[in-house]
Amino acid sequence: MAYFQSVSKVPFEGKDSDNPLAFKHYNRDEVVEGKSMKEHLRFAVAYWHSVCGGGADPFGAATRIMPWETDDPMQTARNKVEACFELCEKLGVEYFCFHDRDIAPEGETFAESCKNLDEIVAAIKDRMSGTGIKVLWGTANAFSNPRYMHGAATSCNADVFAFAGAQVAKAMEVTKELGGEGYVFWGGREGYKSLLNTDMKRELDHLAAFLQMAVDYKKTIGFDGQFYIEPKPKEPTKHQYDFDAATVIGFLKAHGLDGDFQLNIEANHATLAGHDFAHDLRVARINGMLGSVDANRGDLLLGWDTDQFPTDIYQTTAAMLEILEAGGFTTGGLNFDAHVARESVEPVDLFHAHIGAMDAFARGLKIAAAIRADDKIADTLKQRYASWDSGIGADIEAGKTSLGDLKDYVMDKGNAEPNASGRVEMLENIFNEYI
Ligand code: XLS
Ligand code: CA
Ligand code: CA
Repeated sequence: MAYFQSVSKVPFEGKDSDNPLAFKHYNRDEVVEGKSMKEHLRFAVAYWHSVCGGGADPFGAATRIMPWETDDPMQTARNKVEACFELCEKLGVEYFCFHDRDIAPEGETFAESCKNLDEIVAAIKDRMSGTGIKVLWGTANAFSNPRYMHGAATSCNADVFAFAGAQVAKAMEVTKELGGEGYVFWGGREGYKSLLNTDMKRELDHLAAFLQMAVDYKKTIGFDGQFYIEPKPKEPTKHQYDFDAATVIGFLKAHGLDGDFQLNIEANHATLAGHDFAHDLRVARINGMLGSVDANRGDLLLGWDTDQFPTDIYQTTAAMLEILEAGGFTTGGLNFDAHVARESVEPVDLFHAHIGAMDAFARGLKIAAAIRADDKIADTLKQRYASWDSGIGADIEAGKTSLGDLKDYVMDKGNAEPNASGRVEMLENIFNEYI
């Protein structure tokens, strides 16, 4: 059964093509900095948005009834597998990401949920073979069910913590079964609504204990995928403990967990935290923890997680500069954690959305590589810090100086005058010339 009958395999036709169902920039085998675009970008389809979401928002019901939906949740789950693979195959996307509850409906009991999951996992495994389509990462949805209203690993209720643990154990097993290259922890409701009802210290200790148990269980079952934490500052709770990259890294280090996790940076979460997307990528990169990316965008005029498909070439370029500088992805990739607009109600809209986003990242990759090949920006940066390359700067960096030495140095010199320009506008103009 084909659900996207009006679409065939999306071809690369180059920038002069006016075919809306063709790539203009994403030429999968084109080599950039010694690697094909496909290897650099490692695109993934997000199961939850692409084959589950129906456009519901806090003000209204779903607007799109997709052709794979039926009245029987298990039949719909089987159909979604077909829809996801057809979408990936026609787009030439080799990865997908999923939550346990995206692929199979939750049952009345934990045992029934596991049974549902096992049936669909077998179907996915079957469908995977021979296609080259793989799992970038799996995760557990420990936030939608009402039991998680107070959080999961940070719930005030120990049984709920235990349920979340059971659910993560199973989701990890299933991710392993599907050969997943990673596993994500996003703290869905790990945060609070009111400090008045919150024992923050206890909740954070529980969160660390939970993550430690996950690390241990990973070894127990022999899962060798990469663990990621995905920061987000707020929504659904008013404060999420995994606020941003810097907060998460500090938390992991404080609990001796930093060797076991990398970060999955989402564009829209970085901007919700008041940062540029590139800022959180930079923080992750300089700490050696830039693992994977949820590629989407927010809306500057809306203060919530709109999860739109990325189309802004400035943003994709700035992101690819960080990703290239980090040495590229190993287990991670660019997961389109994005949904089409509520008014985009036809299956073909999923193709327009993904094609535009893939082209936007292909352009970002090529532009970033051009910026890196030409030393204009790098030279200005190097020049800006030149005072650290010799003399007192080099001595400070080498750890050879005390505050007393600095006092003697400045006493002798008389003053310090940072009178060189930061050249912000010139650098912005140079960046623009590449776009
Ligand atoms: C929600 C998050 C979520 C994670 C996976 O805001 O982006 O979708 O990526 O649980
Ligand atoms: Ca995400
Ligand atoms: Ca999001």
